[in-house]
Amino acid sequence: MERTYVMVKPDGVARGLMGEVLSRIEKKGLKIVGMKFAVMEEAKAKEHYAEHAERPFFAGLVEFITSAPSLSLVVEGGDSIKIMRAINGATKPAEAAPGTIRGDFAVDTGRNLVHASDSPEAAEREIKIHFGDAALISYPRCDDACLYE
Ligand code: YYY
Ligand code: MG
Repeated sequence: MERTYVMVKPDGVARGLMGEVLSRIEKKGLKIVGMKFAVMEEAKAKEHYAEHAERPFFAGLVEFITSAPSLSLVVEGGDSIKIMRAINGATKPAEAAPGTIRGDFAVDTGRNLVHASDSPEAAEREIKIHFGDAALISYPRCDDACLYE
């Protein structure tokens, strides 16, 4: 089964939206197989957002991501990478459709609440950065048999 890295960023934690995000993931039928609540280390934040290192918002983004606790998740399921991007919605909340997390709860691009890996390569890289060799625990869900053909 495909796995992806998802984060409830510090704004999502501060606004009490961890449960909302977890609930949407669970109700969709995706499986949460890893979870870590922590203040992200600066080195990890820089590695995570390395593709944006030359962008003007990079310093502020790293400062924000490391400023307060965030919730890191590994989410498992068929097409979980694309599905999590769809659940989160477009990067800019003004372009995020209603019904998505960013469309429903965010206003500013720099406070768009959630992250999800954008490709299989990114998912593998990001899971390694944030979970290293920590055990990811897959388990049966009682609706597994109804979710997949
Ligand atoms: O993958 P995603 O989070 O949807 O967007 P990216 O283009 O990878 O940017 C990462 C992150 O950087 C974005 O979620 C908010 C922030 N950001 C910003 O603050 N200002 C921008 N103009 C673009 C991105
Ligand atoms: Mg991205």
